[in-house]
Amino acid sequence: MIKLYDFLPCPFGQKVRIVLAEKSLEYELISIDLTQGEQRKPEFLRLNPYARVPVLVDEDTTVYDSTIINEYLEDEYPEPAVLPAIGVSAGRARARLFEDFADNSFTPQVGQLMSELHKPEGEQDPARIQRLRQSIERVLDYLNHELQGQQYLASEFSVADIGFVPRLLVLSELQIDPGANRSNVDLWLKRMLERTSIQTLEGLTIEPGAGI
Ligand SMILES: N[C@@H](CCC(=O)N[C@@H](CS)C(=O)NCC(=O)O)C(=O)O
Repeated sequence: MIKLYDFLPCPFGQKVRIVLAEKSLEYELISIDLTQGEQRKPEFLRLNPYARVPVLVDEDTTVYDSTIINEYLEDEYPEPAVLPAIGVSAGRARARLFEDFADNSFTPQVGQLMSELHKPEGEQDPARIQRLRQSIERVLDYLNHELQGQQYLASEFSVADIGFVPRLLVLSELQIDPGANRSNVDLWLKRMLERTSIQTLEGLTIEPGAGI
């Protein structure tokens, strides 16, 4: 059986768990408590020298990094697909570009805002909070533009959409309304919330220790 080493609040592990659920794959979840430093134990470092979750073990294959894990799952368990069809190279590239954009320019910024807001009020940096809020709002505006006339970021529901979901779903707790004045994002988010894989996603939290 597939094993997933994960820490439930980690948005990158959440990406993988959405894909596992979409593909109806059973797996054993092995919790690595990042707050206790379990990612630095020698037995975990043997699975991932970068000391990060998620890590997926499928029989003899060990894969780390959420994007690479999801590519592996798509290769090994192609149905239902989470990338546009093989042969539609432009669509596949667009999906991968959005996933990368989510991982680098959205998820970390939301994580940094969460950490900043969890500091005692006197220790918070208001200018940084404002910069992070603006950066997140800019991404949402961009997504709204890219979703014009489209149900999903790439041609079909894919890793492009999945990449944004974990942090999109905590924004309201940070007083950011993703759908406000962004009707395309609003409808897209509602479409995401209709999926069982997303309704059943565990670990959505803005508590400290939630990873980046
Ligand atoms: N690019 C990696 C990022 C994974 C990552 O940053 N994981 C965080 C938790 S969300 C982690 O394990 N951090 C370990 C640490 O903070 O020591 C991926 O997509 O899987």
